[in-house]
Amino acid sequence: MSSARALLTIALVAAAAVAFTSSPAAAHTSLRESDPAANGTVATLPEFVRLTFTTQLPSVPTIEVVDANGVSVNSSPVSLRGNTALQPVKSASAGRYTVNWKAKAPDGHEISGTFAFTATAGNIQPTTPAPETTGPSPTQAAAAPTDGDGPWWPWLAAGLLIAALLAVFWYARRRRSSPA
Ligand SMILES: [Cu+2]
Repeated sequence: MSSARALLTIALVAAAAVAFTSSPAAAHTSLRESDPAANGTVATLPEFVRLTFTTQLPSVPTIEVVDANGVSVNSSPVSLRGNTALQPVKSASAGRYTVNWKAKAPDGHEISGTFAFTATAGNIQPTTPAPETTGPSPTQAAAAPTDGDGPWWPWLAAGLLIAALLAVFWYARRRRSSPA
């Protein structure tokens, strides 16, 4: 009996295992960058706080921007496009703003973080009252979540199938060739 065959089988099983574990299944994600940047300084508060993640998100994240007094300056629900989330904000105040965010990765993990930035000047706004600040930020889904986790299931199915076939083959050979 050929130990070369056995080695080949082992190699195939190993290859299948590698293909299985390194397939693009279930990506974790993290915050890649933001605008304004963490600990950055801007002239005035922009219309949006933008968070860019390392992968697409399976659902709309939660982003709350608060001013130096801890009052939310979110002005409407967050919107998500691919891996970029935009949180509209509005405030006339200069000063330090804190961004609290929470998101779900394609692999199902919940991730969250906090960072701050500073607006050196206030926005000149006639008489617009501050946006209502009740409760934590909106959970109404603004946009339909883009499907970021589609293409990994076929990999999983194919990997399991190959592994199963190789396992059957392997045990059958083993029983036949070494009945000890
Ligand atoms: Cu993860």
